[in-house]
Amino acid sequence: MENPKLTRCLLLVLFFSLISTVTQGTEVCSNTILPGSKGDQGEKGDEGEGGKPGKMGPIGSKGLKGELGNHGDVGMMGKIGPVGDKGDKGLKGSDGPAGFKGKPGTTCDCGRYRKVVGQMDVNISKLRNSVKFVKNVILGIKETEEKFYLIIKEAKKYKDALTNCRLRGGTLAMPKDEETNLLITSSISQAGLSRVFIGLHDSDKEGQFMYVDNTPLQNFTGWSPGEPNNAAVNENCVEMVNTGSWNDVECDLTIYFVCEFWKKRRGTVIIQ
Ligand code: MAN
Ligand code: CA
Repeated sequence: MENPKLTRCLLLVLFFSLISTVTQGTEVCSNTILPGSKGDQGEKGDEGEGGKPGKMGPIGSKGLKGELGNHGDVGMMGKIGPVGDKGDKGLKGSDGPAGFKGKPGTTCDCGRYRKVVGQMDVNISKLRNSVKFVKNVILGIKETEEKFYLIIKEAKKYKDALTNCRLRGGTLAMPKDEETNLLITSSISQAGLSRVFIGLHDSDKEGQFMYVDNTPLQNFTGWSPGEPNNAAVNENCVEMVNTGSWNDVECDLTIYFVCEFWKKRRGTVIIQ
């Protein structure tokens, strides 16, 4: 063994053969230390699991305008319209057939009738003047288009005054406007009086004055300054003084009063 190279080789062969023996006799017998050749390609791996969902993409661009929709159902019937203007007057119709011939007249003393009717007209006219005289001069009645106003010169308490007017077919006077108030005022002055009851009271609720026809005070009132003041605590009735102003007074006061009367009843003129 003089060749060291050979000695080393023999030692290596011995070493690997020993290892080969230990690893159950694998045939590794080479005289080099180079690695073995590349093995065969491995089998194809199993299929991987599904990936995670991707991030949400950006907002898409606006789509095209949709197609025209289908024709809708018939709507509900509309409200009935307002009444139209009155139509023009129609043309005149043709004349009807002639009527039957009248019965023969009786002989009449027309001159005599005419004379009687003429005399009646004169009498009616005289009667009218007499009524006017009694009405205006004797009684001092005042009137508007619709009503008469009459002062009754009989001193009475409010309640009895109202009864008296009703017995005469009227009621206590209710001045509801300036014109009527002035008319009653002139009546009081002409009669030389200072005060009269009118048909106004607050007997049902203090301070809430009502006319005797149960209507409340309207736009017009004729209160004196400072009235109504319920001064005597029980001033529940109303007087009109000769200036036309109103004052609440006690109903038990005994004074003259004014009645009013409708000229028409149920649309018919009963007196003029
Ligand atoms: C005065 C006033 C009136 C009141 C009468 C009562 O005139 O106070 O309001 O009604 O007295 O007599
Ligand atoms: Ca008073």
